Amino acid sequence: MAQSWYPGHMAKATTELAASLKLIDVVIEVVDSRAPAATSNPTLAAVAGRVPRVVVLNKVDLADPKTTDAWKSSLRRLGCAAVTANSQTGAGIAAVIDAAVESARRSGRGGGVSRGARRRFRSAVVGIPNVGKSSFINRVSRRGGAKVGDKPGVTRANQWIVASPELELLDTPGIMPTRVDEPLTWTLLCALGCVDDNLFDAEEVCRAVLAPITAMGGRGGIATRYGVPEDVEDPLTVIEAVAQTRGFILPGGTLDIPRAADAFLRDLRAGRLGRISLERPVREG
Ligand SMILES: Nc1nc2c(ncn2[C@@H]2O[C@H](COP(=O)(O)OP(=O)(O)OP(=O)(O)O)[C@@H](O)[C@H]2O)c(=O)[nH]1
Ligand SMILES: [Mg+2]
Repeated sequence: MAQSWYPGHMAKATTELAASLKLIDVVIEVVDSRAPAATSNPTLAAVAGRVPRVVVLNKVDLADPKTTDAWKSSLRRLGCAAVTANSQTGAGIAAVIDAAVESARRSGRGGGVSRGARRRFRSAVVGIPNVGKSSFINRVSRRGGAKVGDKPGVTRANQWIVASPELELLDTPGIMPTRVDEPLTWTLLCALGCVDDNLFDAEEVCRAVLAPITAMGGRGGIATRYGVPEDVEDPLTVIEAVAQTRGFILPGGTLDIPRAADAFLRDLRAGRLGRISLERPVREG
């Protein structure tokens, strides 16, 4: 399986991010609550340097609530502001904005840009593909409405959304391609839709992702939807059950395994297999 992609893009994105970070007081990193480590950007901390960072555990509606609580505590113990959100409904968005203002203020950054009598901190959303960056920005923009452009004719590229009386948000997210060192991370990224579908084999990813699902106690939804007992270990048996349940049968009666694997990944991503977390925080101590 390929384990990294877009090296050129990655270098470019990192340079661009470093440039836009100069404009901002706090970084909002969106990750997928189901795999907060795998879907975070490994280079961000280095690039962001001393700019404070708020981690948005997004798609919280799709993750196992207890595991998400563990992630929240773990990140907070590490000194990172962590807030859960559902960018489809808007739940948690206000708390993210509060946390961003708080982090910017605590870092002692001078108070952002002057807007008439007011000063507002500036923030930008970053994250790897498909974690919900655009949905998050849309939500913020629907709450606040107003957009403020940079001085016309000077830097028209940057549009800022008024997130609160104290915070502005850059209206375009920084997309961070991710670097992948470990096969498990690659599997989780493919399973969660953060990698272009052309770059991996769905059946391979299905087979590989069953282990973390099982380890996390997430087999219940698979049992219900496809009628596969939770203790069935062979991944192929599970994929065959998907094909059978969905009627993916080729002429001649063989099961259409590739199609079943695609369907399985779509079900997993959309939460149709229940609230499943795919990794838990490393235990300290
Ligand atoms: N269930 C659920 N789905 C979400 C949430 N946030 C985003 N989504 C869905 O996740 C998918 C990706 O969301 P986007 O906002 O397009 O993600 P993005 O990070 O902008 O993706 P790229 O632009 O491809 O990098 C879409 O289908 C969204 O509707 C959430 O909190 N919960
Ligand atoms: Mg987007």
